[in-house]
Formats: sequence, structure tokens, C-alpha cells
Amino acid sequence: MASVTSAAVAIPSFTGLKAGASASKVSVATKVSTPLTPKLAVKASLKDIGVAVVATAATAVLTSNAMAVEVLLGGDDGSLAFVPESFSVASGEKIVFKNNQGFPHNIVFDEDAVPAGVDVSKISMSEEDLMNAAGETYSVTLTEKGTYSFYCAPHQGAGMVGKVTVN
Ligand SMILES: [Cu+2]
Repeated sequence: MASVTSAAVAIPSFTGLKAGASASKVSVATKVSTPLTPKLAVKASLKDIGVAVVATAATAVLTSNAMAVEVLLGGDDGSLAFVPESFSVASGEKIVFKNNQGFPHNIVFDEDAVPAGVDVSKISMSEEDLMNAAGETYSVTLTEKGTYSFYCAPHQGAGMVGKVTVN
């Protein structure tokens, strides 16, 4: 990623850095280059570094926001749920569903609860297709604005349903 490289290069020329800056720099480069790192972790680690880097870091965070939203399949407590179960994305923003706990899971959009004209077969997994391994992902990008309901076929009866609003 170009922005990460420029941040790393800019640090040595910035005077008055704290002693810990060098360690922080390594930490940031590692975190930003990891695609699925939570945004909050990136923000928190950037706070300690300094103004010169923050400008670049803001770009990295924005880029990451524009690229993907992550939804966990199964709560950390083992609950059969999408986490978050209700969220919003921008049109064209990628949604990454990631297997977490209580699998197998899948993602099926409800043909009766998507914007008019959307073909759910193009955005859903097959009802029989299941994700069985931790960390396995299914990504979808929605462009038609509106509200979409989706569910996990094996766990729909247990309440594993979700909703996304595309703005
Ligand atoms: Cu499920």
C-alpha cells in the first residue's frame, strides 16, 4: 500500500519524535497492511505517533472504510447471530462475512426483503453451501440502495438473521 510506505518514510525526517516512535511505526505498518484489522485498533495505535503520521494515517483509515465492512458469523460468546446484525454500507462498499463461532453458517438474502429488481441468487450463497472453517469468508458488494434482509439457512429458526441498509 503506497500510503503505508510514505508514512514509514516520513517518520525519520520528522523531528522531536518520542523514543517510542520507532516501535509504534512498526506496529502501524503491520496493522495497516493487515486487511481485516479492526479500524479502532488502527486508530488507537496511531494516536501515539504524531501529527506528521496522522495525516497519512487518516487516509489509510478512510481507505479501509471505503473498502470493506466486516460482519462476524456467530458471536464471540457462541451466540447464533450476525455481529453486527444490523448495519449500513455505502453503495458499492464490500461486505465481508467472516466465520467466527457456531458454524456451519451461510448467507442467504431474503427475496421478499430486498430492493425491487435485485436478484438474490446473485448475492446469496446457495442454501446448501456452508462455511465450515473458522475465518472462512464470503464477500458481497451491493449497489442498489435500500434495505436488504438476510439469514443463515441452518440457523434462521434460531434467529440468525440480519439487515443491511445500502445508502
Ligand atoms: Cu448460522
